[in-house]
Order: sequence, then structure tokens, then C-alpha cells
Amino acid sequence: MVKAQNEIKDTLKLIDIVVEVLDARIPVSSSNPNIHELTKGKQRIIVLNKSDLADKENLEVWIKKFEKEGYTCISTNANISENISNIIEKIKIIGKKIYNQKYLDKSVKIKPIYRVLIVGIPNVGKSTIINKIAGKEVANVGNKPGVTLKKQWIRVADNIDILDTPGLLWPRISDNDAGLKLALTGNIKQEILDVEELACEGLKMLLNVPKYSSMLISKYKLDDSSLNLDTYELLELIGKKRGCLVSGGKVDMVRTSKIFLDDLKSGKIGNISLE
Ligand SMILES: Nc1nc2c(ncn2[C@@H]2O[C@H](COP(=O)(O)OP(=O)(O)O)[C@@H](O)[C@H]2O)c(=O)[nH]1
Ligand SMILES: [Mg+2]
Repeated sequence: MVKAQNEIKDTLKLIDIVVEVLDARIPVSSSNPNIHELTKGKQRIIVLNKSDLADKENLEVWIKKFEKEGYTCISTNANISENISNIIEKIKIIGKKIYNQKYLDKSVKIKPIYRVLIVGIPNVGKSTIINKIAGKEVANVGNKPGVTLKKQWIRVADNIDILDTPGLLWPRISDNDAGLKLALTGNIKQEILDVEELACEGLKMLLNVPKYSSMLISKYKLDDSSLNLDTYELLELIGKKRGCLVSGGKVDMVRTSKIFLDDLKSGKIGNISLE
């Protein structure tokens, strides 16, 4: 973590604008606790990615909140390039402001190049966003950060340079609630908790929101009264409905948990935000 932090600090010396990528379903838990300190003095654009999986109402609330705090905030679905051009536009606007301030003396005539670093915790979609901005495959998607020999700038839209290697930030791993949400959205390995326990925690979060409870009912063809069960019994019922049985008619709870967790993180239950 110290190494990653120092690396970002070094890289930031070269950067005008930081694009911080968050998971739209958990904008707090997917942020880095030291981001303010790390990016002090830099202009920051907040991107809420995986908007296709998030609850649209929550998304609107978060965008308004970040904008009120003075950030430029954009929601994206990087997989289909949705709103990617918006990021480029915002970089140009912010970049222009920075350069106008830097060169108040208008007699200095240089062609401004805005240098951009994409940062975020693992798996939020940094590489996908870089590739979509670049318009070609320059960063590995879904892979562990590779061994990059030399960082390369990619020229975009004539006056933007983005670094081909994103800045890797560490998640809020010491915070239990954040760890849970990161696991439930697939941002960190789900093995951090016993799989049945994680599924029960996930169910509990959904049951707290009437809208999400209704999604559970229609997804697994439950009836309203099943929402009164405790979470373990509810999970068992879901297993029964899905035919997840072992010999003797008992429910295979591990397999049921995995199915539920996969449905949840991939949006198959519906658009769900945990924050
Ligand atoms: N549903 C959805 N998946 C995405 C989106 N952006 C990226 N992904 C997926 O998230 C996974 C991690 O993406 P990647 O770009 O490698 O993340 P990185 O670790 O931050 O560089 C990949 O499977 C991507 O296809 C998005 O907007 N929506
Ligand atoms: Mg990557």
C-alpha cells in the first residue's frame, strides 16, 4: 500500500487532472480513504462507473451531492462507452481553466496539453475507461495490473494526454461495512467471508429497502410473507425455488448462496445500489 501510494504521488507530479473512478452502486465504499490528501492541489473529476447496475434514483442523488461539493461528476457505463465523450469534454473545460490561470500573461503562447491520470480501486473499470477514451485497446481489462516497462501517454482529441496505466488505489478494507459492500458488488474477492454469511448479509441489505424486497420477490417467485423469514430461512427458500437440492431434498446452501451473490452483483435481481 505504501508502494502504491508513493507511486501515485510520483506520477501525480506530471498530472493536471485526476479522473477518479468509483463504483456507482457504492460511491463511498469504493473510494480511497486518502484520496483528498493524495490528490491535493489537483483538479478531480468523479466518474460513477457501472451505472448500468446501479439504482437510477440513488445515482441522481450522488451526482447532485458531488456537484454540490464542487466536483464535476459523470455517470458512465464504460462497457458500451456511455458518457465517455462527456469525460473528454469535461477534461477540456477544466484543462482550459487550469491553463488560463497558469498563463495569465497572454503573451506566452503555448499549445496546452492536458495530462490526465485515471485512478481507482481494483475492478471499478479503469482499464475499460482508458480504452474507451483512447478508442483502442491500450490497457488490460479484467486482468491483474501487468508489468509495465514504461508508462506511455496516449494522445486523445488533439490536446489530452492520458497515461495508459491507471493509478491503483486501495479500497477501504479495514472498514467492515465497506468490505461487505465491496464483496457484494464483486469489487473484492467474495472469499473474505463465509459464502452463506455473505449471502445473508446481502439479503439483509435488500430487505431494508422495500423496492429491493419487491425485486427479490419477483426474481425468485416468492410471496410477500416470505419476507418475514429470517435471512437464513429466506436463503433456504430461494434455494428450494431454484431447485438447489442435494440428495434427501435438503437445500444446497453453498450453491444457493453463490447463485444469489452472482445474481446480485451482476444486476440480475435488478438495479441495486448499496449506498
Ligand atoms: N456492468 C459493467 N461492467 C463494467 C463496466 N466497466 C467495466 N466493467 C467490467 O468490470 C470488470 C473490470 O474492469 P477493468 O476495466 O479491468 O477494471 P480495472 O481493474 O479498474 O482496470 C471487467 O469485467 C469489465 O468488463 C460498466 O460500466 N458496467
Ligand atoms: Mg486495470
